[in-house]
Amino acid sequence: MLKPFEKPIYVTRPFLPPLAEFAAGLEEIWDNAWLTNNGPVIKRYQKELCDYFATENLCLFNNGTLALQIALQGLRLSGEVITTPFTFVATTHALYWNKIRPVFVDIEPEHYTLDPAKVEAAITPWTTAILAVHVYGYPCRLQELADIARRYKLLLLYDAAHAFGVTVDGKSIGHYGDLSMFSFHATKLYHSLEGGMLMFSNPNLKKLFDYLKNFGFENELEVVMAGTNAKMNEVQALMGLQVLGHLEGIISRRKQIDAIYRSRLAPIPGVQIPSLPADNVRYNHAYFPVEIDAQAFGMSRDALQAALQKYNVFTRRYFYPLVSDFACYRSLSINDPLATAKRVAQRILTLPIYDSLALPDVERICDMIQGLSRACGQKPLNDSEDIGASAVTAV
Ligand code: T4K
Repeated sequence: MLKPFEKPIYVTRPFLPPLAEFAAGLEEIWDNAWLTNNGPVIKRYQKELCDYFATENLCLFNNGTLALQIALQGLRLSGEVITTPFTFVATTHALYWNKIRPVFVDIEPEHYTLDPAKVEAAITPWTTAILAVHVYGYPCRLQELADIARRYKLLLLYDAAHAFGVTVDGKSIGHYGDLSMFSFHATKLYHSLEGGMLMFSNPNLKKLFDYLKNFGFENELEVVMAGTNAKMNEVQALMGLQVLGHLEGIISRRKQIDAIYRSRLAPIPGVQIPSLPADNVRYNHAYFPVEIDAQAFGMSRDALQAALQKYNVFTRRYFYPLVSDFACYRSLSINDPLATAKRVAQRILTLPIYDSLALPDVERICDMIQGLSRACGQKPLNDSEDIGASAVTAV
């Protein structure tokens, strides 16, 4: 008989460095009485990230959304940008804030990233760039997208919000494409409370982005462009620095959780798990998405989510609804039927994964899902909403 968890299990929890470690760092900030505007901690942080990513071409921001908005503005993009509807809404908002028309195309079914064939079909004389998302940390079809971008002379931009720590052929994923945006939000496996970063191939962009995030100040007396305020502060930088020191432990812990989910859930009919990326990819286990086939599982994705909630397990439907279905984008005309994205959005459920999630608790979540599947297998599907509720007591 499975009992609900006493405390809620969320889809994620931030890694927190030992409090004493963080307090020691705060003392330094107190002594400096320097809280933002390019203080000593952020300078140290920037340098450590440059070492980590093996590049000088990166720039820090107060969050990922503003980083992306500033990237699009700095690159002076206009017209149409081809992008995915299967993402967090900030990807599209960043285009909208730059008066760029998002052109949604479908995703591929294996790892839910932009489908290169659909990208090529959507190119028009107004297309200026491709904005693809390494969703859940799964690398996009890097080579195919790069070929298309080169042939059509388009910029290739990546929303790498989920992809910190991912490497491809031994290089950080930020080295692919013209520019990548990383989010350091508290819900990410790597975070700086909130924060964001741009990494880019053209070294001249560094100065431009530094202006744009700091009001366009050249010096006290000169403003050279209409920038905004998107600076990261010293406390964010301190958190980012300290979490960086724990990154490998965070990823290996998540890898263990991923392995348990995979081995326990794969045999359950109706639970479809995306494959791990190819061997040349070091994956970061940022999320654990599964697709629920209602017929085979015996219960819809939504009913499973509701049933798990009764066990105090709070999964999320990242990314349902599709961005193209939100009220603010519904009026856009979309040529691509988005068949895969629509199907996946109806079936996707992201399960709890974070470094401090105890392995026996992961087993228990698997027991719950397995039990719910068995409990529902016997009953007709159109009862599924009720089955979800009654199954909790039945297991
Ligand atoms: N592009 C992509 C592809 C993105 O996924 C995101 C952000 C962005 C761009 C934009 O980057 P940022 O501007 O955010 O840097 C969360 C995050 O707020 C958002 O950053 C993230 N994507 C998105 C996927 O997820 P919500 O609305 O799901 O967050 P929330 O507050 O419901 O948190 C989820 C769970 O995390 C909670 O149930 C409990 C746990 N949690 C959350 C917070 C904030 C904690 O345990 N502690 C916390 O401090 O959007």
